[in-house]
Amino acid sequence: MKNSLNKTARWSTLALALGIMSTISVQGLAAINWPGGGGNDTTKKSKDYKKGYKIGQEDCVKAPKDCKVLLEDVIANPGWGETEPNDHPSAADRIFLNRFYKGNTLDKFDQDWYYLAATSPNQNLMINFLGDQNNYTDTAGWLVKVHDRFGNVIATFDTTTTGTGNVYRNGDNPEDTVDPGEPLLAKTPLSDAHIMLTTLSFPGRYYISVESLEDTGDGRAYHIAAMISPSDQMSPNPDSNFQDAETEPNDLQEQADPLDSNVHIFGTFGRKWVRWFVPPEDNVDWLWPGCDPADISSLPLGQDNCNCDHTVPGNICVAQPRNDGQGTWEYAYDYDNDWFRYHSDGNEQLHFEMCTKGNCDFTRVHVRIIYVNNSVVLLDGPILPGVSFDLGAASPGTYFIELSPEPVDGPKVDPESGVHTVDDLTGPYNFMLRSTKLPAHGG
Ligand SMILES: [Ca+2]
Ligand SMILES: [Ca+2]
Ligand SMILES: [Ca+2]
Ligand SMILES: [Ca+2]
Repeated sequence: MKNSLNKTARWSTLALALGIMSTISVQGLAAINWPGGGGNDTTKKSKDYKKGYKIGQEDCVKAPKDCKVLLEDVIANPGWGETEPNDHPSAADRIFLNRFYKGNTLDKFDQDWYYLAATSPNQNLMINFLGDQNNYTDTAGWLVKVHDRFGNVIATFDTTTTGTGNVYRNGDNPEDTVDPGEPLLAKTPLSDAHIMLTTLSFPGRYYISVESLEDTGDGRAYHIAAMISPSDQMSPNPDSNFQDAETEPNDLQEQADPLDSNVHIFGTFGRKWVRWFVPPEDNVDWLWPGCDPADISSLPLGQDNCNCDHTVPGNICVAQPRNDGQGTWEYAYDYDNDWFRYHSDGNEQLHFEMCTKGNCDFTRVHVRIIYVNNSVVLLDGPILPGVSFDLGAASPGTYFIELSPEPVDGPKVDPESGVHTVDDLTGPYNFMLRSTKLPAHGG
């Protein structure tokens, strides 16, 4: 790291938050303005930011984990609010980039539409979402949709308070340099903003709409901010004239998005920067399972303490890291996977097409199709974009499809440096499932 933290630091959360980009690059992005946030000496911050970001950008590309600081270090100025009525694209509120807007969801019929403009092809849109002022981190209760200029939905997000893949929180990525090993406390609620990412294919107008999710957002306020940055994606995102998009989070089978026959689905493989604490090997206590040294009633029969000799064959011991702050943090990208489900009445032929509506930047996509909760795996392997195949759905029931980007060669993360080494595992994709309505087995 040849640059001071001061110069490069403010880049960090941007770099992390914009993790969907394969090479990190950002044009003159300001920080997000926190509503009511005053900040001090904002002109200097802005100047520092511009000066440092070019060099910081290069450093962050080389060693992203060295970029440390939270977004609020560059926060200033108050935000704005929605203006009702705004329930339709024709009455949408303009949302200026990089600042929070406050909205109110009056009831289940209230939709709040905002619009913004992409200035070049394939820009990344990052939406930051917070709850009301009583509890900013209580973000669950809304559906946020991104629409193209025709109103087609190109991405849908559940604002749930947890998530993975291309939905995550700033607070998931902190690194505390003052007290290593301790979670970094958020300086403002912005650290816990719920992040939603998607790619905008074309220059021009896009819409964001916010609505209550099954009445759970009724009568509540929220805060929303949008940021735009370039992506390195070459092929266009074919986001017009299609019918549906994935809803994140969908990383678990029980979160699978429903599929209809003959509808092109658009999704994005995102990624998340994660860390975990690794204590030194000799810094571990071996305990009997379930034994708590502070609770005498948890001692196993015949034992007078919790210590378990793991070198004795047959002993099942549990490693308990000693919490004395020794150890190191490990870092890596956690890649997105997306679950979908299709209900079949049985006795039909299904045609699956991957990336036929438009090009995908991936070399391979891993497809897993299972019937009835893991009991029958019908397909489990990589396919090439542009490929289609047929599948007989003989039995009635739910067919689950899991998609994930598949590395072609080499490790995803350099074990020495912890730096991400495979660049082609994020970005948009499309697929379609079509029922031929023909019997799968000729009768
Ligand atoms: Ca409203
Ligand atoms: Ca409204
Ligand atoms: Ca996804
Ligand atoms: Ca996902």
